[in-house]
Amino acid sequence: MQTQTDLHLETLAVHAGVSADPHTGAVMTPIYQTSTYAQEDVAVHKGYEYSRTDNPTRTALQMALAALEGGRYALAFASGMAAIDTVLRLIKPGEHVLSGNDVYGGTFRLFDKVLSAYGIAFSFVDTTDVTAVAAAMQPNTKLVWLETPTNPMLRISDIAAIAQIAHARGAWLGVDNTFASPALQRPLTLGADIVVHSTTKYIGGHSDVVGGAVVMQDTAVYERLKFLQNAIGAVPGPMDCFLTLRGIKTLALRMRQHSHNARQIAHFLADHPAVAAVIYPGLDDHPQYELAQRQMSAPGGMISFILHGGETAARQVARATNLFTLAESLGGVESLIELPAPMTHASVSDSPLAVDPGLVRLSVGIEHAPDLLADLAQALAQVS
Ligand code: P1T
Repeated sequence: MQTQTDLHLETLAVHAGVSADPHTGAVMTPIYQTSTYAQEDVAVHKGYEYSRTDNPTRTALQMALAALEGGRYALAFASGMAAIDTVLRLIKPGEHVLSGNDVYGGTFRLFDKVLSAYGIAFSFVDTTDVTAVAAAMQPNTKLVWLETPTNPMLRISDIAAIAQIAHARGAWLGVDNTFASPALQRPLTLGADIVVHSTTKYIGGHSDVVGGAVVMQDTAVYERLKFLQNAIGAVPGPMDCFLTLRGIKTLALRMRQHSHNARQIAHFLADHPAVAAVIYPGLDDHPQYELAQRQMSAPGGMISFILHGGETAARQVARATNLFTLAESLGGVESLIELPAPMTHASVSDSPLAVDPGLVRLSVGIEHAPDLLADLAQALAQVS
């Protein structure tokens, strides 16, 4: 009998958490669209009493997420932000969180504009610089928080090295693995304590559901977060869990195609006369190219770039593409284009984390690469 740890990601994506329904034989996990469960006697039940606490469709999703990340436990949430907020409830007033200085705008907003009002101290450092991370640790640092690759600058941080620094000081390392997905990078296997996802993105994969997840190894951390999940109640509905589970089945295939297409587009942009700079972890001029090669199995589907024409040209290109839809979010099968400064990262505009207003971000989908290249070529021709 194979254990789940023997299985490869392609197999786990299809099978983890899913088994035929014992009552009907249904091969796919049913959508248990129920808020409550009949009890056999007072406080005697089959493991499910109320759907904020537990729901079988959510249980299946949580088992799949744990298996994909190589973790023992996973918890699903109503959004990526709900997942991050619940993790941060591990931190008490008077404690310190050391965060990366390039994170999703909503994450910065939660840290700086919401949680800091409750007595939690935050500092923001460049986590690509391991020495800077070590220097910024404080006696009361309880959590080191980073994204790798970051949103939107696609910087790569050394998870294993930072885990060692955090652990030496008695802190946890939390990694937001949204941009890589467990198909490309598994932070728990590199020493991280907590992995978070916006499952809205690559894990769901079809831009049809908002969700979040936390995956971890430690039983005490799990039990506290499970308590908080129920106490706070930011849980996903059964239909959302079903859609996310359905998306997971093709995660490995999709990530291969996202990376395949993005590589071609990154090279095309790097050679284009209208483009001043391309940021993609799969290009050998990326500052952490070697680390990305070591830490990730492929560079992923996200590309950021700057045009010689700056913000005006960026806005023109974002309006001119046809296959790349002008929209926030990422990680779906369809290609998207956006300007982080006025869109996804508007909430950092008046902070030290502010993004270049001319930066363009692509979420490269799984379409036929030459079609995507032709669309970008015609859009860039308008600013060349
Ligand atoms: O949108 P939500 O599911 O709540 O997830 C928040 C979140 C968390 N972490 C990262 C790295 C993210 O990119 C996001 C959401 N990001 C976008 C909506 C975006 O377009 O960048």
